Amino acid sequence: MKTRWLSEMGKPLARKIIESHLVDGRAEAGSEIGIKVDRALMQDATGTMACLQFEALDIPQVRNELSIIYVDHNILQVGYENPDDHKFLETFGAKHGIYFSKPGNGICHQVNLERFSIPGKTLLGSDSHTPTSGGAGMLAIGVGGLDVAVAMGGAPFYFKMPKVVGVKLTGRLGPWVSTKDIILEMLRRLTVKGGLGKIFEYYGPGLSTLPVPARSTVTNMGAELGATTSIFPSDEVTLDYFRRQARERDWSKILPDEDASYDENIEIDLSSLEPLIACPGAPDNVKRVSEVEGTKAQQVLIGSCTNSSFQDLMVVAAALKGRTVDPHVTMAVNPGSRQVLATVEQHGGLSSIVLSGARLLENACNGCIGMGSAPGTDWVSVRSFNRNWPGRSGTVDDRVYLTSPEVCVATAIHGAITDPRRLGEYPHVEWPEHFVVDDSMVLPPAAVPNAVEVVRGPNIKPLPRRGPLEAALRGEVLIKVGDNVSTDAIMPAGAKILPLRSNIPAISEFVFAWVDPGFVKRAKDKNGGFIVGGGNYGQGSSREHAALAPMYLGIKAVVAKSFARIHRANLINFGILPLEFEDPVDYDSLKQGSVLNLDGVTDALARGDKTLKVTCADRSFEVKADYTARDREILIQGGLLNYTKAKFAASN
Ligand code: MIC
Ligand code: SF4
Repeated sequence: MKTRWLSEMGKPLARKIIESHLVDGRAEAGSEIGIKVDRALMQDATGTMACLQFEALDIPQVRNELSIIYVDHNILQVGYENPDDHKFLETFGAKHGIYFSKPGNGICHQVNLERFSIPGKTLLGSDSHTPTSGGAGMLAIGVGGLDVAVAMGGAPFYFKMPKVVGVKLTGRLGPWVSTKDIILEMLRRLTVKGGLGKIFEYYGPGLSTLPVPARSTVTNMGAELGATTSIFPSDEVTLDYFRRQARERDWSKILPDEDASYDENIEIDLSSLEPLIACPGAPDNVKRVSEVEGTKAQQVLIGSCTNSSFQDLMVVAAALKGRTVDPHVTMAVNPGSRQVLATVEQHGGLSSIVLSGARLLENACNGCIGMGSAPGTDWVSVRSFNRNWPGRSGTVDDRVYLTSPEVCVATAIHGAITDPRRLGEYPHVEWPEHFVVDDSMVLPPAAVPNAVEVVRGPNIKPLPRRGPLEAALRGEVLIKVGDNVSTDAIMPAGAKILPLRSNIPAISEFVFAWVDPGFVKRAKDKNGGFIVGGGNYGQGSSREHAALAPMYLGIKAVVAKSFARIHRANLINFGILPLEFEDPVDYDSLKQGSVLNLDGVTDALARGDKTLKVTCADRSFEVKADYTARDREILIQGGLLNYTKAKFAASN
């Protein structure tokens, strides 16, 4: 195996990968750069739009090394919508050179890690937890579907070069303490805004004890810090994982330089960690398990793309062996992939899980996105998942705790939140020589693309398009919200709404549905207008529907204290101006119904003005319009699709 980039000294791993993929700009923190995208990932809930957008680019075949669509979110089939969308994705993929992972094969991030991650390569995915593959040394970034569509067309991915933060891990995790506790500790220290504009790179002596799926729990939930991505080196531990996947040939050693210098530094002594838990409301509402121990629980869910690996499930199975789930608790387990399920079954784990009284769910997202498993009224739900924004579970007043599989299983057994160290000796999980490898549920693209007919059910509506930006923007503030509003609040998901992802007119009816049921009617009556937000507006998912549906309702701009990375990019991609208050005090002066006027917007953008003037009644204030030249051009043209089509047309 060859060691790459030995001649370079002093560089973090993330910087090395970025520099080796750089096609535009200089890799200086804060500058805009364009990188080559080796691989692309979509899932079904964001994939239908991404495919329609790719189609609108008029490019017959994807141009990057490998693109793949996973069906894992819209898994319940209570009507024709989801199966129709899946058939569309399958046939679209076959025709345009995209692999298709069938429903039942597993959650996109888990399967991608197992079968398609490659150290040192770049991956762009239309799901915010795409950084999961960073556990295997990939530079994996979550973005909106349109960014993936454009990358599949062969264009570079543009973003601001993040700061690279070195997270040095020392010591060793104690029994019943898991890698989930590392990322919960990061969230406790840094909060959900702490990763904005940053890549977290983990290194140090503590790494040797952390297998790849455990590393991926950390990189997965780096999304909750708001980070651009998170990454671990590809070392001997990574090689061990690739061997067991029978993919040794895809492995190469890629390490940071020994004297790598980071923009910022953090240190975590693994030996000092204890079981942690994020309490209801937000993933950074972190406490020690001992602080909430004894809280009665009615539901325990184990799985999601954060904690559904062989190791996770075998620890759970071992803890359940000879024990039963508390009679007043509903416990469910969803393996991350078919590989995990089959391997756990081969190693005798399944019977302990099933005999304990736990429900076994499909290898898919399930309750994590409210696709089933909604908790009952006033239930406490303890989950090994990554998000607990209010209402995400499908129950409006939910009380969702996020923690490790270890804490989950102890809670299920005792019927109340329990420190797992009370369960006795920590089980040793023997890894198989080889995980069960069977890629037959991944369908390759068609050998003769022209022979494939793309099947479009009635749920697939045409892509909404818009023209160039208007010179003057006028309208009312249609809603004013506070800090840390997530995309789950802007464009809710769940079993009832997710099936409408390929039907923008229908899904638009649910914008802000749980926050303000009158929003959509107001937006329609007023012919669009403005949204006013607090700090970190749009945190969480990559769903571009949180921008696309507001665009469809005529939203012209969002004025906020600050924005989350992916949502800000999605707003620009759909021609909505993300504007930041120059002075946050102006946030207080606005209310729902305030009338805003912005004149000469296109001229100001064309000139490259860094601020715009907003007039409201008899006063005015400044907002930051701190866009790159490319962003300004995209906004003027009415979004990334118009911009890219014009570019491609000019270059052909
Ligand atoms: C999520 O966990 O919120 C999702 C559902 O996976 C989203 C994508 C989507 O909304 O389709 C994400 O994380 O980007
Ligand atoms: Fe699926 Fe949940 Fe992971 Fe999103 S966070 S990809 S819904 S398992």
